[in-house]
Formats: sequence, structure tokens, C-alpha cells
Amino acid sequence: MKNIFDAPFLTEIIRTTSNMYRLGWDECNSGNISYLLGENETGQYIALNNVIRSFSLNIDAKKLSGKIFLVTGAGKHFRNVQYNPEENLGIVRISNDGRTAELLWGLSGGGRPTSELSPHLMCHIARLSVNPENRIILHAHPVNLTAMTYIHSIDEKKFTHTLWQFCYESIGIFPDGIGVLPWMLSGTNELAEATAKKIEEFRLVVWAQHGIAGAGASFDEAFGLIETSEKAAEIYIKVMHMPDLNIPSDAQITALAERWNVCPRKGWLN
Ligand code: 2HA
Ligand code: ZN
Repeated sequence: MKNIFDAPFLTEIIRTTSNMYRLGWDECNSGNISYLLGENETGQYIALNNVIRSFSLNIDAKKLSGKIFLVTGAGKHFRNVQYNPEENLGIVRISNDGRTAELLWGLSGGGRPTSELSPHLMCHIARLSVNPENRIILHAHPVNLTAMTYIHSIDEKKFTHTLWQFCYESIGIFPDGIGVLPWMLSGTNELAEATAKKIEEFRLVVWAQHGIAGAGASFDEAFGLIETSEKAAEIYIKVMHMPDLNIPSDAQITALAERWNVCPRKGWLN
């Protein structure tokens, strides 16, 4: 058996949580990540027949039975993951009946997977239905995107349009646009179902006055979506109270899309 602390998937999630913390996206115990692992890659590092304990799910996750996820722990701080991955992270497998998550590694000291595990699994099911390569679902509180939901229309077409205008690379990174949900109560089935529905259509969903839920085939994809939209939101917040003299036109944004060979969501540019 190889040493799990050499596993690329562990290194990746540790670097990601540390970066997200330092970027100010995940204060205190906020944010959560789930990362779909391959059985073969995981089996090189841990015994797959040793279930440490089980956690019941409040959804039917049969579509994911047998699938293995690396997840952040409930109430854990992203800031601490790099110092004690075994306590702050866990590897779970969805049981055959889709009703429990079986702990195979981590969450030492009696921890539990993120309290948002069921919504994460719903988002994985939704995202895998449109992209079988999807691996990552993550939730965070990026400052400027969240700030923007306090003062900008949360109509997703208008919200996306502003993000396309305020960062040069936006149209290349998220030509498909960004979904937006209004303020909702977290931890509810209502928010989980609404997010799963939106994330089927958009890889990034903004939760107004709260944060974001993102998806990707890799951390580079999911992280890149957030950092680019967050950069656009930051520039917008910096200049929105000043006269707008030089905002790029839709013709200019269309020219960029053509240059990068991407198709902006139909009807969202003039
Ligand atoms: O993980 O951020 O919205 C804690 C949260 C829930
Ligand atoms: Zn949150």
C-alpha cells in the first residue's frame, strides 16, 4: 500500500483549501468540498474493505452507490486542513442502497463529513448527468461576488453580463454564464434541490447574500471559474460608484469569444 500522504488527490485538496482560505473565500468553518475519486487510484492508498463508521444520508443517492468521495469535515476550518488532513478530511463511499456514506479514511477524532454532504451528492448526480467527467463540487464565500449580490440585479443574465464586462478573460472562462439563486435558507432541501437543478445548466451558481456553489472536472476548472468571476466582481465593486467611461461593448466581448472559439450563452449578448 502506498502512503496516502503522497496521494496526488490529497495534495490537491490540501493546496486548494489553503488557497481558498488565504484568498478570503472560506472564513472560519465556512465552505465545503467533495471530490469524486476513482476506485483504482484510492485503492492504491487505503483498504477499501475496511468501513470505520457510517453516516446516514437524507437523500436517495443510489445513482452514486459504490462511488468514493474525498470530503471536508463538518465544522472544520479550511485554514487547518494543511496541518491535520486526517482530522479535517474524510474519504467516504456511498453504500449499495444509496442511503449511507461509509467512512474509509480520515475524520479522526470522531468527525463527520460536511453537513452539506447530501446537497453535494445531489449536485454530483446533476452535474455527472451532463458531464460524466465532473469530479468536484465546492462551496465558498468569495467576498466580491457575494458583495455584488447586495447591490446588483440578481437576474442571472444581467449578473453574468456584468461579469463578462468587468474581467477581460470572463467570456473565455465562463461563456455558458453563471446561475444565480435568491437568498435562501442554507441546509434546507429547498436550497439543495434548487442548486442541483441550476448546476445542471451552469458550472457556477451564486447564492445571493451568501456565496457560491461550483463544479468542475478538475480543481483547475472549478477554481478557475471562481477566481475569474471573483476578479470581475472585484473590479466591478471598485469602479461601480464612479462614472463609467470605458466599459467594453458587446461587440468587443463577442470579438473575444470568437477569438477564443467559445459560444456565449445564446441571447445573453446583443
Ligand atoms: O459549510 O458555508 O453554507 C458551512 C457553509 C454553509
Ligand atoms: Zn456557506
